[in-house]
Amino acid sequence: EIEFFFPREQTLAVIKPDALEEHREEILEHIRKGGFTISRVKETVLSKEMAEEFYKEHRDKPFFTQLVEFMSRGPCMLMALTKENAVEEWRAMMGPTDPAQAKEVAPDSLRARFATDILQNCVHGSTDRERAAIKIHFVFGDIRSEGDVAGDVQGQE
Ligand code: RTP
Ligand code: MG
Repeated sequence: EIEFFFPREQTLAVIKPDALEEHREEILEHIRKGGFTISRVKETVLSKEMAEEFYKEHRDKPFFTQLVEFMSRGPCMLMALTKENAVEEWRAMMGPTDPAQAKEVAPDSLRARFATDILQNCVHGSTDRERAAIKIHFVFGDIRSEGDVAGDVQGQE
């Protein structure tokens, strides 16, 4: 009944390798205090292939090789977070991509507090509900690649 009045939404969150080493407990505490439920969790070292698939929308960007290198260099924690308005709220908690900007506009955000630089910026979050669903399926679903799921989603339209 409560879900009728407060519909719950899911997003995919990642604690990136730089932050998992140094700030795991602080970030998890932030997530809990923010009222998110950690519905699913997986700690793993992404292969280069998985990191490439995960960030494939950025494959033509100049930072893509470095990004894949960074994301596969050590363990990540991947989580499905559940809360009303989870996608937007998790992005707000993360702060802007560049920690220098985060420190100015969102000093309490995770990136302002824990990110090293614009590349090693401690956390990831989905940008919309559809991509969140695809990424959650990619990480936790029993499928071969995100492309398979994206194909299914498009095929239903
Ligand atoms: P994310 O996807 O990880 O949640 O980050 P975001 O939406 O805030 O930023 P996005 O543009 O999607 O970039 C993805 C990740 O690529 C790295 N990056 N490096 N060197 C650079 O200029 C640069 N720009 C982006 C960051 O790790 C960023 O989070
Ligand atoms: Mg992004």
